[in-house]
Amino acid sequence: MSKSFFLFLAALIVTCSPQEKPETEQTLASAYQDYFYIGAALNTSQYNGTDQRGIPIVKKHFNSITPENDLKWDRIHPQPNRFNFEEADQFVEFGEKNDMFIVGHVLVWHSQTPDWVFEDENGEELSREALLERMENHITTIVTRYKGRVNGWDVVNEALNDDGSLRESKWYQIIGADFIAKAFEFAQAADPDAELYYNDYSLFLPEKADGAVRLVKEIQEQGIKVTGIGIQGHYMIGGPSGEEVETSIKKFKELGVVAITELDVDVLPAAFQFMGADISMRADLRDELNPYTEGMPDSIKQAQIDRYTEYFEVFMRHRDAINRVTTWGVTDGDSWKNGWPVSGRTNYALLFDRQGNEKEVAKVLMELPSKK
Ligand code: 9MR
Repeated sequence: MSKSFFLFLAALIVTCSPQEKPETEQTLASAYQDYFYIGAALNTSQYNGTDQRGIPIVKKHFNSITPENDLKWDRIHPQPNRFNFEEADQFVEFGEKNDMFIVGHVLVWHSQTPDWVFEDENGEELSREALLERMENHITTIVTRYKGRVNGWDVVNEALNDDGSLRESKWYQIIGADFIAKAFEFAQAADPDAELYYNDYSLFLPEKADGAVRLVKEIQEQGIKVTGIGIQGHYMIGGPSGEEVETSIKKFKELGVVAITELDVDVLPAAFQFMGADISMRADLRDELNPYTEGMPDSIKQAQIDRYTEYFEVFMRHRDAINRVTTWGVTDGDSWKNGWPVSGRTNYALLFDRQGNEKEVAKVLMELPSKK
């Protein structure tokens, strides 16, 4: 047999053999694409290109992003006449390049806001009018810069106490209760098309949920846009239950869109009897609070899978109102839960492990929609 005839035969065999069609790879975003966005909070190293472990995970599994810190007042507006847009610009460009739903976090918050915001040049407390002007300038500058590019804003964060009353923040003390409505008004004026959220933690507490409903309803009744409520979702394997979370979602649906904005499931022993996400609360490191430094025991892995599954089943039941489920970080190593409320712990709150592998819980969640 001549060599060329042999090559011809070999080519014929290859061409005629049935081609295996590669199955499209399942990702979190693709598993839920018909229902809601799957988002992640990113840190600077994920959009400035340095986190080579995290970036491929973000691009593969997520179709919405939130900046974990770079849009907070102390980062983006550190001094009265100085804005620092460098990281925020990189964040927005990363989202655009990867065709993602981009969330801006956060315009008005009692935390991570420098003291000068509330003071004049002599260190005296500002008047209501002066603080409102400062707030308007901050919101207008930032929202206008990213108009039509940032798709949704956390306009006001954590303005409620756990009993549903308004938190005595500087914003509240100086401006009064309408600082919240004003923030939404300024954001709406700067980008009328952006989604605008009120965002808070521990909203599974019935009194707090009722407080959020009262708050948002009152603003909407004034003709000011509030797209809906952002449920942060900093949860633990010990709870809240899916049922508790579901009860609050049902209340919030009446007002518009519901977004799950900062989901994580802490697996470590609780440092306090009751825990939300108040970052001023801290506890000292003790060995019994940090039991899994060498890895998660199987029983804890399973408890976390069960909790996440329970929550996602609830989210799927209310997919008509929920537009996004965002986890607060990408890998377990990135999570704020390693540092709060006790610093130096090894927690496993997210869906990807410290090496960047999909955890079993991620696989279970990817399978969940097709089981419905
Ligand atoms: O995860 C964030 C952490 O890196 C910051 O140090 C902290 C203070 O700015 O904020 C954390 O994110 C919080 C979010 O902005 C609002 N809800 C609670 C989150 C966890 O504390």
